[in-house]
Amino acid sequence: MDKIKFLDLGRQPIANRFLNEDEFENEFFYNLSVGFDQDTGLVTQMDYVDAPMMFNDEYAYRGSMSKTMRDHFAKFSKYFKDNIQRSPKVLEIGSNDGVFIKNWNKKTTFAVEPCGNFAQETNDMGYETYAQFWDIDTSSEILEDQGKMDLVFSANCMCHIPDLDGTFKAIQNILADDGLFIFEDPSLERMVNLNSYDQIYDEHPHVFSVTAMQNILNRNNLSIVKVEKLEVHGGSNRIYVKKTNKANEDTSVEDNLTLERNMGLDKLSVLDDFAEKVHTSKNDLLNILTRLKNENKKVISYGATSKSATIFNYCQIGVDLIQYITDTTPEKQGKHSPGMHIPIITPEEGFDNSVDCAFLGAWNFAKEIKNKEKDFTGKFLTHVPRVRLL
Ligand code: DWN
Repeated sequence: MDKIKFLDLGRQPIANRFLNEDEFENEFFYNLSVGFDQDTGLVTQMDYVDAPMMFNDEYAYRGSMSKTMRDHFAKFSKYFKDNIQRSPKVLEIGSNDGVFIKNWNKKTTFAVEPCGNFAQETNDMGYETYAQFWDIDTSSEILEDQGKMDLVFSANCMCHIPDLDGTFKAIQNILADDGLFIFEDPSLERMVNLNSYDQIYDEHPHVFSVTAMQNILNRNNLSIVKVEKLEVHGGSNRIYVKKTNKANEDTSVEDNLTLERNMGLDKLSVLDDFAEKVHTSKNDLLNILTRLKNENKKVISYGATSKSATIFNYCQIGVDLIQYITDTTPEKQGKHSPGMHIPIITPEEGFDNSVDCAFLGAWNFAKEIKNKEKDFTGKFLTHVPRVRLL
């Protein structure tokens, strides 16, 4: 890859590693900087963190914590069965706590999940789960055990894997000739438009444009046949892929490529502008938090997200500006946020009307949260698309 660096987000921790106090001293940090690959147009980190440092038996993020995501996967699964194929043989790559596969038949659905705690959970649910990383060896092993797949599905996982060529070759290997590979991940177009630089953290070595995906898929004999824009996770693309010799392209593919070309996402200058805006966002957020502190307001954060790990460490926001974080995930409660060590407590303990301002760490669920917290008399604070109180 021929990468040019355009953004430096500074010293960052492992975003999903929540700590006890006695773990602060030996916490791992790395430098998070982001580049543009001139060959493919891929936005990708300059250096990648080793996968087992992030994805292991203590992985804390549970996809099923939000109703939005539970509904999202239930709706897509129904759509697929009603409109594409009623009983496909399915493989999910990166099945987490089973939020997607639980909508599918246990006998004909298989999963790959390197985090042993979650692989155990979905095995216990009755879905045969391979507790390993996705690569050509895993693909060949599953091919031998289960045969070719009609649907290979992956949500918020492809952008976690540094070696995309290897990943796509492994998918070619297991996909039935007429099969569909469908993946969804945060969209570069939305990240740039929303200035949501917190989409970048250790687990997201890449942020995908349709343009870059087309370049990389094509060289692995796969072709994009359809692109859907999704609202989830702050704006994602759902990309439908077939083997190149079976591909018949929908107009949505060219529409998205044109949109990205018009925005200049295939050029470095747009990303340089984005980096400038990221810097402004940091200053604006620090200014507002400092003002609230000077006014003796009680400020907390809502949702101990990976995204907020990027923000808090980049902006150096600690307990002096944000007293604590509330989160519904049992694995995160009672621990401290990565890097800045802000305590995490349950919403029952920490979210009430003594709070003047709650920073939306989980801004991607703003609608769900505002709906749930109708009685909240304080203000929410967000940084997307610009820093402001809601
Ligand atoms: O790709 C990834 C995305 C999809 O999920 C992963 N690499 C890691 C993770 O990123 P994140 O931590 O930024 O994701 P979320 O889904 O924005 O996290 C939301 C957090 O907020 C969860 O810890 C649950 C919590 N939450 C809450 O406390 N109350 C969420 C909702 C909706 C709530 O009402």
